[in-house]
Amino acid sequence: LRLTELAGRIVGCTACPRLVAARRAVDPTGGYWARPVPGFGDPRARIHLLGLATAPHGGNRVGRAFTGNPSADTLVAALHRTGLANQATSQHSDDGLRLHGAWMASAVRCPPPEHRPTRAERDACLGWLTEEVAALRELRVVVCLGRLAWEAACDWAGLRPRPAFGHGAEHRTDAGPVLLGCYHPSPQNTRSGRLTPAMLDDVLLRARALARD
Ligand code: DU
Ligand code: SF4
Repeated sequence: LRLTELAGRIVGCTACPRLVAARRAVDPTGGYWARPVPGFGDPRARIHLLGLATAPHGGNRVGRAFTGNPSADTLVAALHRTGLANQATSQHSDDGLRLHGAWMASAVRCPPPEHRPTRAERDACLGWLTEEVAALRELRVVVCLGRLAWEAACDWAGLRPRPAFGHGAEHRTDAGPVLLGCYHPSPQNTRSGRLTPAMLDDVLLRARALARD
């Protein structure tokens, strides 16, 4: 209930004027969601998959986090292989996807131009991350997808200086959850072999092990 109410407030957010414009500007059809994208998944999640920002033609098009673009399919296929999702694809908002013990969201919930939020935009949206994480009572692990998601999570947790990001990096926070670094499941990383399916599975299985503690 609290997460549903929170999602409604997130969807109505207009705090960043540049991003309010950007979420509509990328829409060639007039049929895009073009509003902030709240998190999605299991309210009893122990594992949070945190991206940097909503994809212009993914979440911003369909209104669900990590849905409707290649990164989403790479991530959700891995969630499925590791027992955290009921299916291997994430294509539209009523495709039947359900997460088991997992939650997905981006630190910045509107699509920034060039996928680069300003510091002010990122800080503004960390307020929503804080509220969502507080409502996810069982949360144990935040898997940070890419360096910028890691930095956002470190700032959310008040870590100064920030610990170094890496694939498989782990950091326990006073705020609660363990931060776990993971290369972003972008086509750039998967096509170049920087991130293989096995590497993604390893991090998710490590997250599952940490979530059991
Ligand atoms: O009404 P509903 O959003 O389909 O959620 C019903 C039930 O399933 C609730 O306890 C949340 C949980 N759930 C889940 O485990 N994983 C999901 O991806 C979405 C909902
Ligand atoms: Fe609101 Fe976040 Fe979108 Fe800024 S990026 S308008 S804080 S939802």
